[in-house]
Amino acid sequence: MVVALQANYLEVELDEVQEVMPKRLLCTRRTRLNHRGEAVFVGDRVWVEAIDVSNARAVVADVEPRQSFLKRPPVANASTIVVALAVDQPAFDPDQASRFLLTAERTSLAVHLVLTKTDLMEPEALERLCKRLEAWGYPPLLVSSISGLGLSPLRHSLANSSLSVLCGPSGVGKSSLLNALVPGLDLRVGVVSGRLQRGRHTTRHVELHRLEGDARVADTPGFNRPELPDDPRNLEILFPELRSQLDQHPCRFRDCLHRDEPGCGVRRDWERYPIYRRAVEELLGLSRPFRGGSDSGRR
Ligand SMILES: Nc1nc2c(ncn2[C@@H]2O[C@H](COP(=O)(O)OP(=O)(O)OP(=O)(O)O)[C@@H](O)[C@H]2O)c(=O)[nH]1
Ligand SMILES: [Mg+2]
Ligand SMILES: [Zn+2]
Repeated sequence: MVVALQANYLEVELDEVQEVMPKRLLCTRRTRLNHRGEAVFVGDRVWVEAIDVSNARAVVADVEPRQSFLKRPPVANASTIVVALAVDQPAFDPDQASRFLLTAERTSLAVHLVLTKTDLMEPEALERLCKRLEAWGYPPLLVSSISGLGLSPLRHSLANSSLSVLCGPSGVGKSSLLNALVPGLDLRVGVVSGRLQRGRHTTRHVELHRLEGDARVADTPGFNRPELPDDPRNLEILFPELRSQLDQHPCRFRDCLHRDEPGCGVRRDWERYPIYRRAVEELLGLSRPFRGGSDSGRR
């Protein structure tokens, strides 16, 4: 399995290791793969050959078909997506949160929401935020790497999935969480700074880490503004609130975008309906991109 990517090298972990064989190999790609235009991502299962045992080097010859693919951050074969959002520093932003959730939903995998830095919010405010997120369809797991809240349930839930991806905006504390969960892991963490309390893009590459047993988790670089899917008709299944409504009472029109179509039976009394609508309009090119942490131009 590819566990990390660096400029021209892939770090590959072997499934079965004989005594003489190193566990991890630094690999290049067969040019044939490049010619076929086949990209290789972290999480991919690959075949290696030309193993140089003494230098722990090899060459990736082929890539197995993927079970799932998360576009950004790019991770192949994930089994669970964990979207991490901070209650503060950086401030909770419903538009940005939704963009991460939409990207995660596009994989059709189970999407979990983790609320980080709960030590920074009063219990009543935290309770209100939880209620909101439950109504979105994402009952959050509350955690704090400082107070230790929620770390055991999180460890338990990650240990039950073969490959979890921890993703979310920069500075929400993804790497800090993994440091708190995995003994001996010493990932670099950054400060949150500036008027907007943004993270500093401390984690630069997707990298897999081992948990108990065979479970792995991917730490990923935070970014600020995931893209929307390209077809507005794909949006309805990416909002759990809308999805469950349509499951019970399908809209009578094919290709309805559930905006102002006369006779469309979709309810509008849910918090994220305006976000849904702005996303549809953005994709139709009718309006400017909706608010939400815009990228600082760094990535
Ligand atoms: N108050 C509080 N601060 C935290 C907590 N977890 C992390 N932090 C702080 O938040 C800052 C950012 O943490 P990181 O772990 O680097 O965040 P990240 O999500 O990995 O950021 P990127 O790698 O840039 O995507 C650091 O200054 C941490 O000390 C927490 O539970 N509570
Ligand atoms: Mg990080
Ligand atoms: Zn409709």
